[in-house]
Amino acid sequence: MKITAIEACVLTVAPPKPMALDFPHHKLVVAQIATDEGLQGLGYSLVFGGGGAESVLAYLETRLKPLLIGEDPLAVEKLWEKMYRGDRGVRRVGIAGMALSALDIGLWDLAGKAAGLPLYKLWGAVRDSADCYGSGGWGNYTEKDLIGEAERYAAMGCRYYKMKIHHPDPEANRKRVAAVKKALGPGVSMMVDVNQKLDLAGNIRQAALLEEFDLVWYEEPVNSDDNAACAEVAAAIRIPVATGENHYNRYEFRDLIERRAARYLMPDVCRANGYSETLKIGHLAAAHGVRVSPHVVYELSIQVCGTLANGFLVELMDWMPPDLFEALPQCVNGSIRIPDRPGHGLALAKGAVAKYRSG
Ligand code: SMN
Ligand code: MG
Repeated sequence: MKITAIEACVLTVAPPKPMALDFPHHKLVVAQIATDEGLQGLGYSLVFGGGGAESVLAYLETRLKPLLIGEDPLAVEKLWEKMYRGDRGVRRVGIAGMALSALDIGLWDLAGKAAGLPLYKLWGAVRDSADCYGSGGWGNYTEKDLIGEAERYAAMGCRYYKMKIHHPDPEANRKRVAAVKKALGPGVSMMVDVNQKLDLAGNIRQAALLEEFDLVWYEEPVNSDDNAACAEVAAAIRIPVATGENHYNRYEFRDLIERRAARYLMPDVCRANGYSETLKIGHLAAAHGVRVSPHVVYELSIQVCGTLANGFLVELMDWMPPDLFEALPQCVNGSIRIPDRPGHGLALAKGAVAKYRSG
């Protein structure tokens, strides 16, 4: 089999309220890989908030796509190496990591379709469904928005809810968490996300105020470039630290592990160089007794949790319009059944490209 063409574009979608208070739109960089045998692979990178999507598309089109045309798509590892090593002067992080991710996801989709297997079975399944947590709770939400969202997820059976703690006053964050916890009751555990906004002292003060809530994790406490600071926070607070949504490869995750900077790692398959690298990160974490809870894109990440014994929760966040994907996997009783369709099992809905294409 040979790759004959790759059609790539940017889709722009508006999230529902109240998420739109923080993000008026998100973008997806989509790559549809065609072969001489008629099989097609779909890959994409979710660019949450949209920033940089056009650059991701440009890097994919001009630097990565030419490396794949004419190649056998089933040689995924070989093609990953070819893309990863294509430009010696451009590290595969940020924009370039997102571009490579979209293509790697598309190649794996093709590999699954060629084998007639869903990816998690192709990789060796450990479970047929992935537990999920409801996620959102953005900084601009009112307390009413927060509770409304948390209760919506709880009504779907989610036993976990994650919210942001973005207020500059740590006591204000404590009050918001307390209000949600009270509304949800003891059946739902909670996580909080700092999104890199604090320093060591700020995190120590904030985490101490949240100890009473028995949180599952305390996420991305410091600037994500600074693994040493993350490790200092992890050693100093009593809530387990999670991080990794802004880490891009096995080396960056290895450093987090060696520094004991987090108990939960959160690679994002659309950033961390695709499924290929995310699985390596997951296996590396397994060798150190660290759990993996993949960042957003639950519709893709369920395949990862389906194959990693140390896979924990996928992140359910309802950012997509209903007419973007066909047969989007659904949360039932807090868990998402992994589709039995070959590949990752996702297809763009008819008319979605025409409706949402922006570049
Ligand atoms: C988040 C960040 C960027 C995109 C989506 C979600 C957030 C999270 O940090 O972990 O939910
Ligand atoms: Mg986060």
